[in-house]
Amino acid sequence: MRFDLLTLFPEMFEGYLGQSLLKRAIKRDLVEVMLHNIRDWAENKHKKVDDRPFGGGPGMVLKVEPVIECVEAVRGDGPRPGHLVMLTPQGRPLNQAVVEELAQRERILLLCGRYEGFDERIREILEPDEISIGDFVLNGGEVAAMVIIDSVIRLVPDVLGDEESSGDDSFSQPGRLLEFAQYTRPREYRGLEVPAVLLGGNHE
Ligand code: 6GU
Repeated sequence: MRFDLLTLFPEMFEGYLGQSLLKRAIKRDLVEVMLHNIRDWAENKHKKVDDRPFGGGPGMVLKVEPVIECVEAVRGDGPRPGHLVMLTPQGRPLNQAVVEELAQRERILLLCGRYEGFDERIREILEPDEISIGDFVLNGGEVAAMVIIDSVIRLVPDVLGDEESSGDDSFSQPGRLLEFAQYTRPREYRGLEVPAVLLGGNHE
């Protein structure tokens, strides 16, 4: 499975991409993550990617040209154009069903916004799958993109070992909201004991 991250802050992903599970998946060629800096598609000599909104108001708006040209170039790089996800607080809410749907894709482009938003024509031209990770406002889509990668790669075959298997995950079984409480050694800590039923070795 391939992810392409389109962002103004590719450095934000470096620590995350080097983390154990994802790092291992990348090394084993199960997952590929490519970083693209939207600023590289800014034409003007100042590499300007944002501008003041028409009609006034606070903040800056992401310009249409660098975003469209970046998406088109990235789509053209590789055998399939990929599924375009745009991370915005206005998007459809992310949940495990959406994660499962995304995990079926072979290639996903994650377009991360910043500032006050995207020029509306970006939506009109690209018709992206707009996704939000919750009813709150982030400074940009980068952290949301990491949330998507983190949740989707758990469902990519062979990414998890048997030990970590996703079948037991809290939301993957209908009606089962939380994984059962778990304990490891010591049997007693500050007077709190592991329930006796878990100490008998009977898995049922
Ligand atoms: Cl995807 N982006 C931003 N900027 N804020 C958010 C979000 C995304 N999801 C929830 N809040």
